[in-house]
Amino acid sequence: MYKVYGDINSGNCYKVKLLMSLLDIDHEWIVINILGGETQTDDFKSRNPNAKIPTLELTDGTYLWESNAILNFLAAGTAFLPNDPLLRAQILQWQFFEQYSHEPYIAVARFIAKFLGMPDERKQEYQAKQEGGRKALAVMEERLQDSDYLVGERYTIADISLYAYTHVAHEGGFDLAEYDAISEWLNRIAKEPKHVTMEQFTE
Ligand SMILES: N[C@@H](CCC(=O)N[C@@H](CS)C(=O)NCC(=O)O)C(=O)O
Repeated sequence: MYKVYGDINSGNCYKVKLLMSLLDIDHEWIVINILGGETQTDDFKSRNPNAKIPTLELTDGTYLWESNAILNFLAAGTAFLPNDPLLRAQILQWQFFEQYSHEPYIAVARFIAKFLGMPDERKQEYQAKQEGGRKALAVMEERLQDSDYLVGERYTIADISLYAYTHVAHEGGFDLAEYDAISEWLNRIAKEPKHVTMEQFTE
């Protein structure tokens, strides 16, 4: 059985939980407490030298890290990752966008506000993240005004990658009511069969 080292409150980890639920993949979820320093131990770094979650352990003891790499591995051969080379490249396009132009703004603003409690020394950084986050949301809004999903005509791992932090973007100070197409897309994803929420796994 797969083992996932993660924290469900992290959007990067939630991506993996969501896909595993959609695909009925049996797994053990091992809770890692980031704020408690559990990613920084030698034991954890032997699993992921970059000291981050999510980290997936395969049945033969191989470790795979980087959330979007994990999604590509788990979705191989399923409808969530089509075979067509252009569609696959478009999925990667949105996943690289997510990691470079979306997550560093929206996830970090949310982390500062929700998990660190907005300490004075990080307020400026929080404010600085707002512009980049709004820019990323505008890019998504434009795409979703023309299409129900980010790639092709169906739900793929590109949607999972971007759903993870977009659906909790309000916790980082972003007003999703300003983005009609994104709001409709979020509702569409949440209504998919076998959808799971972060909350249902929060202890
Ligand atoms: N690019 C990585 C980012 C992973 C990441 O930043 N994980 C955070 C939690 S969301 C983490 O493990 N932080 C702990 C640390 O940096 O010590 C991915 O997509 O998996």
